[in-house]
Amino acid sequence: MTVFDPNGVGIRNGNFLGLPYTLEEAEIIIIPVPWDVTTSYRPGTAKGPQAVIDASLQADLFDYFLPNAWENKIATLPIPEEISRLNHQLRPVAEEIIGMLEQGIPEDDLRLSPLLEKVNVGSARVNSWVREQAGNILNNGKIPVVLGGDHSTPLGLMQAIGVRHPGFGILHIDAHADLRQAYEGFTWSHASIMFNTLQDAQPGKLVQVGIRDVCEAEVQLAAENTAVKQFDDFHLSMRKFAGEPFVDICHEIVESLPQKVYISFDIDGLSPELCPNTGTPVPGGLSFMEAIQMLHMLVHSGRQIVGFDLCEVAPGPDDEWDANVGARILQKLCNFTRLSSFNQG
Ligand SMILES: [Mn+2]
Repeated sequence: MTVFDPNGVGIRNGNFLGLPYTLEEAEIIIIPVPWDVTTSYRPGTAKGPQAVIDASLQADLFDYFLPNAWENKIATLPIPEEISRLNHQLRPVAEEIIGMLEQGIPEDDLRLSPLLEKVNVGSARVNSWVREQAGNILNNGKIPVVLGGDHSTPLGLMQAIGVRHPGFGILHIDAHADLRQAYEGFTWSHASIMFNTLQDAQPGKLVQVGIRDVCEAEVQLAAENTAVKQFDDFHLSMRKFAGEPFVDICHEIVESLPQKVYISFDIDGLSPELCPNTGTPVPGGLSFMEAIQMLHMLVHSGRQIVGFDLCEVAPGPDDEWDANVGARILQKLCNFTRLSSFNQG
């Protein structure tokens, strides 16, 4: 690093926030995953990583909670060409499958199986690539972060965290529970990420916040599995409307998590005004500041953030608002992670 001016213009160097840190010196490493093959409603989140990195250059670095926030050593891996290519190859295959399903062709129809096989093999490849990157980062004593991409992308990261930090908890902010056992025939669907994570990463606890668009089977799974705790958006809102302080609600959410916490942040957990172009927007949701409050209380409870992801950010056709919000969530997640590293005993 030569001279870095934290008050200056963001430098377009491929790094999130234009920070000057190399992968070697960084303490937090962002793994961009340009992948949206299993998106069911509308694609676009594969463009999320580049859009968020671009939008991050206009964010100021000062943080009210973290002194000298610009010294938070964050570096970004290059956007992987191989995954980008695979995404372009397989998205049309997935669209063909979804089109057939929408015509009423059942998932087990023989015409679908070779197509599904292609998508499932591609998704497995993404999972193992992410798992390998995350494993290397953890082995170097650094914090891995996945920047999606659709919400299928962080599975390998959570598996690596499960190996490194057994019994870790997941704080999952999302409009959706993502507890479906495969969706549309896709084993590694964005809508199945937490089902797959419960099986493959074995978290001690999964705490879901902001959930408001779920199927019957997901609610049943959440009720039956003692590791899962849901704070659905309807009941959260009722409590707020009845005058319960939001800080009390946050306290209850935070206290339901173990010491080591992974955060899986689907941008659609926020109000859709903050993510109008995301894959599956849903009315309701957390405000930006409510999310920040929750993260702030998580860190101040003494818990340690061991990794996180931000998924489902999609830039609009002619505006970067979604990416702008996404960049600020990612920035706060990075800074809260650094703050929480001071909690380590
Ligand atoms: Mn979602």
